This record gives sequence, C-alpha cells and structure tokens, in this order.
Amino acid sequence: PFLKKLIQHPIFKSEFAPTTFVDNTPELFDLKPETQKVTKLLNYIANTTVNGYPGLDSKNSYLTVNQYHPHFEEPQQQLSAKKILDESGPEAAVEWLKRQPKVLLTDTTMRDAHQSLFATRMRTKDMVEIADQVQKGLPNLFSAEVWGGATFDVAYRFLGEDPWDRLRQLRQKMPNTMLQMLLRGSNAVGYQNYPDNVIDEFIRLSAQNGIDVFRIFDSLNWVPQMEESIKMVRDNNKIAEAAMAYTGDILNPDRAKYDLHYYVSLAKELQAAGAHIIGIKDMAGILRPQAAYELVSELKDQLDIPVHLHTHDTTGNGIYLYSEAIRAGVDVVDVATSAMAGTTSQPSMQSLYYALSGDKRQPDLNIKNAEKLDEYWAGIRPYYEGFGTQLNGPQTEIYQIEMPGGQYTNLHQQANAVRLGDRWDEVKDMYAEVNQMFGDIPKVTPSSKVVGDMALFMVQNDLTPALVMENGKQLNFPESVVNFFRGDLGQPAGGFPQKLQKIILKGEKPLDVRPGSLAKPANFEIERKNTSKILGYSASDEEVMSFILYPDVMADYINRRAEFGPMPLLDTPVFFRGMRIGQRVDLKLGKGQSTIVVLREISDANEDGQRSLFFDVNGQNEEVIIHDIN
Ligand code: 3PY
Ligand code: ZN
Repeated sequence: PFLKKLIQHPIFKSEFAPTTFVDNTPELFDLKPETQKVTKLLNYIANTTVNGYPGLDSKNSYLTVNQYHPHFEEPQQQLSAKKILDESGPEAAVEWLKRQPKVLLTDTTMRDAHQSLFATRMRTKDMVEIADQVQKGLPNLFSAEVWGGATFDVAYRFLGEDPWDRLRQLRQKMPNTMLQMLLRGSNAVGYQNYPDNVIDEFIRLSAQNGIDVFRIFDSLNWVPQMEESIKMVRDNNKIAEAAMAYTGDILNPDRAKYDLHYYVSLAKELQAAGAHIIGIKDMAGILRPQAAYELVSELKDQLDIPVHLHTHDTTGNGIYLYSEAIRAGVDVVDVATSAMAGTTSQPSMQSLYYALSGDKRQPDLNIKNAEKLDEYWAGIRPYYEGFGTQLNGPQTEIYQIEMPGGQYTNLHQQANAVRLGDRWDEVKDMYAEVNQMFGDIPKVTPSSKVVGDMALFMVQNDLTPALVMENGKQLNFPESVVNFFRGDLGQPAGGFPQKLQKIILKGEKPLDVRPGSLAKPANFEIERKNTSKILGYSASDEEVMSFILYPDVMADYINRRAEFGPMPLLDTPVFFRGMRIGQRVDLKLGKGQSTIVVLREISDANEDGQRSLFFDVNGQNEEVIIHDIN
C-alpha cells in the first residue's frame, strides 16, 4: 500500500520529484487502520511461511481448515448452577450441588486438556468458534474449565493473544455455564509468589471478566499460601474450590508422609479456611482406584462441603478411578472431550458416560451432542499435534515418577531444547530421585518445575544425588532450585532437608514465613503509569496486572502485536504454518468484511538471504520481503 500510494502520488509521477520527496510527504504513511492491519498480517504470514513457527517441524504436512460444526437448539432453560450462583450466591450453588444425585462433570477441554496434550497451544479462535454450541449441547455441565494455569502466559508468549480477551469472549458465548479457572494460590498464574494485593486484584479482575469457580492450590499444600485467595474469591461472591495436590499413595505404608490422615486433616483445614468445595488434584494420575474410593469416602464422611476430583489419564486408569470415586460419592469429576482426552489429559467424558451405564449416578450428559461436539474437536486437534509428545498409550511408570500431565509434554520439549532428548528416560528417573532428595514434596506448578529443572541439571552435568551432596558447594544450581530452598515457594510438610538446603543456599538464610507477608505491596498507580508509557495509551486494569505478573513477556507481546497486528484473527493452520503457493485465505478482519489473500510466488533467496513473497490482496499485488533465517 505504501508503494502504491507513492507511485500514484502526483508529485512522484511528475519528473520533478526531489529525492527528499518521501521524507517530506508524511501522508504517504497515513495508511487506513484496516490497510495497516492487512500489511502487518501479511508480514506475519510471510515470515511464518518462510521461517516456520518456533517449535514446529516445518516438514509436517500442511493442514487446511476442515471443521465440522454442530448446531444445537437452545435447551429448555433449567436451573443451572450458573443461574443459582448469579442469583443467590456461592453458598446456594454449593447447596444445590450437594443435592444432586448424579455425578456432575467439569469439561476441561479448553484448559487442562490442551495444556497437557500440546503444551497449552490451543488458540482462542478454535475455542470461541464452538463455545456457544458447547453450552447448548452440554447444558448440564457443572463447569467448563477455560482459563488459568499455563494458559495465561502461553497466550501472550506463544500465541500473540490476550488471555483476558479470551476469557471475555468465552464468557459472552457461554453465559449460562459456570466458567472455572486454575489459580496457583499465592503464585496466581505465575511461577513465583506475588504480594497479597496483587493476588487480590488478580482475583477481582478474573471474577469481573467472567470466572465463577476458582480452583485454588498451593504447590506444597501449604494452607497459609491459599488463605488469601480463598478469602478474596469469597469476597467476590464466587466459588472457592481449594484443591489438595495428591502425592504418594495412601495405600502404601512406605509413603506414610502422605497417608489418609494427611489428606483428611488438610481438607478440614481448607474447609475451616472458607473453601466452598474441596478439590483433589491428582495432577500426575497416580491416585489408585482403591485409594480414590477410600479417600473420597473419608472426605465425604468428614466434611460438610462437596468434593471435586481431578485426574490425568497418563497411567491409563482414569475411568476406573473415577468409577470408584463416584461409588464413594464424589460430587464432580473432571473430563475432556474424547478427541482431547486420554494419556496426559483428562479421561474422556463420553467414555465415562458409557462406563456408568445402568448406574444411578451416571452423569446427565446428552451423549449424542457430546459425540457431535467431539467431531469438531477431532477436526482441530491435528493443527496442534506438532506440539505434543505423541504418547500413544498409558505410561504406568508415572506411578513411580509422579510427573504431572501438564509437565510431561513441556519438560520433554525442554529436554530436547538442551539436547537431552535421547536421555529422556534418564531425566524421568532423575525426576523421581530429585523428589526424594528434596524430602518427597508434591510436584505441581511451580514445585514440579523446580524438580524438573534440577533433574535436567543433574542429567546434563552427569550428577548423582551423592555427587551433589559431596561437591554441591562448587555447583551453580538452577535459580528455581535456590529460590525453592530459600523458602520462596513456602514451606513443605516436614520442612526442608537441612543438609541439602545448606549446600544449595551457600550460607544464605532461608525464610520461614509466608513470602507474601514480606513482599512489598504493588503500587498500582505507579504500575499504571509505567504500563501506559510502554503501551502508548492509558492502560486498562487488566493490562496493568499482566505487566505486574509477566513484565518481559508482556513487553515482548506488545512489540509483536505492533509488528504483526491482529494475529488472533488468522485461522490456525495459517497462524502456525503460513501459506502455500496458490493458497487463498480470507482474513475476515471485521464484521462481514472480507480480505482475500492469495500467495502467488516466493522468490529464491538473494545473497543477503532475502526472499520476496508476492501476494494478491483483493486483486492488488503486494510484495513482502522476508529474511530467510534457515
Ligand atoms: C498448572 O498449574 O498449570 C497445572 O495445571 C498444575 O497441574
Ligand atoms: Zn491437571
């Protein structure tokens, strides 16, 4: 567009155009916002076409959009949990839940399923496109888990998207379904502790943008780290589900640290702290079916509040353990649609439905609708396959290794990145050894990252636990490990292993209080000023919050957005793979507005490594020059 304006300008057309003409004619740069958007997106597409998408093997076959899209009638309005929550508050919603004879379902397809299957790469577009049909087709869900955990930073970092915007769009499409998020207690949606006023503000904004149910956990099951969040969720009139990270094996006397008594007293503490629901967060999928029966029976006996069970199917026994938990009276279980279920993800909702045929607690699921929706998800899953580990069966070794489903795909990628891909088995075994060195801790974000970082570090440096104890003083431990031993994530049950702590801290004194109680509160006015300066306009509360949580990630996102424009509008195959010669794409920039782009030709790289891509945009020629980094 710039060149076109230049060439068509009357002065330029005349033979008197001075050499300073371009500099002195600023209106050449006044491109209409729509044109600017197209230019930026073309830049993104051209770049991705030539240089690929980070982490994706460009040799994979190109996929085109091929989506099956079901259409359901609006269901007869019934008394949904969402309606009760909005009209009568969280206590009433919980009382309603307690009265339900059938087991209820949380659909994790839009959060944990893709976090655990393909490193959280699912794009907002692919969710929003089907969200209203999920609500219509599955009106009896307890909730849809759609936010939190890793989705927040991955959206900015890898997808060029604003997670707040994702939440608002889903809220709008699913007004009658409770939306749920995973909140890492004092770590919010990050990997470190934040001051209490940041946690409070984050919860207020999440509630305001659409979250109804907050599943709150602490990676060390340390209740003081969860109390502020529970209180704040209650203050916002939303549902506070406090989750216990399940570790060890209550059936195994050799893992006595995490016995039935440990979990029951933890649950009682959380109930006393104000939890509306107790969550059992079996993030690795190691809860044995018989243990699920015993644990849920005991909790149902000893608590006044409902119990919500979460697992991952990594070990292959998900449906069996759910069935035992349902027999013991669990109120809600987490499932994903079949195409996004199994292995490191949640068990399949459709399989669970059939597993409970003839059972009076069989969930109230319209199975035909669920199967039709599944066709949609099956259609989009191939876009993301390149980010997964392609596990094709149960991994029973996880019973020993205890690695969370969400970490499995990620750590594998990290191992590849530091050239330990062919030593992945060693990394996994080391993970279990590090857990014992660290005193046997729950492993879930961020404590799982600490254990993973240490395992990678030890394999990379050919270290054994004995060598660490011997030579530790000379070793430069990963930052996350030092922070953990300093008490920055809080206190593990039974305290830190003191000898190792001394070695790792090299004389530094550890904390023994809640880190948030020492952290300087954020000054939101100063943060707002700084954020607005970077953005070049007055920052929203959400933007300020994102900058507080992830300053570098946000700065990078802002730069990319300035360079590449509205990337979330692109179809997923184009976003990840760019275009092929001859392909035609409709950019759909605004309501009913079509911008048809055809990629005509890609030149060979010149000696500076530059290629020209020739596009046809609504019939006009456009050339984009890209540096080929390969
Ligand atoms: C997260 O914190 O993102 C998790 O999913 C932990 O299991
Ligand atoms: Zn999970």
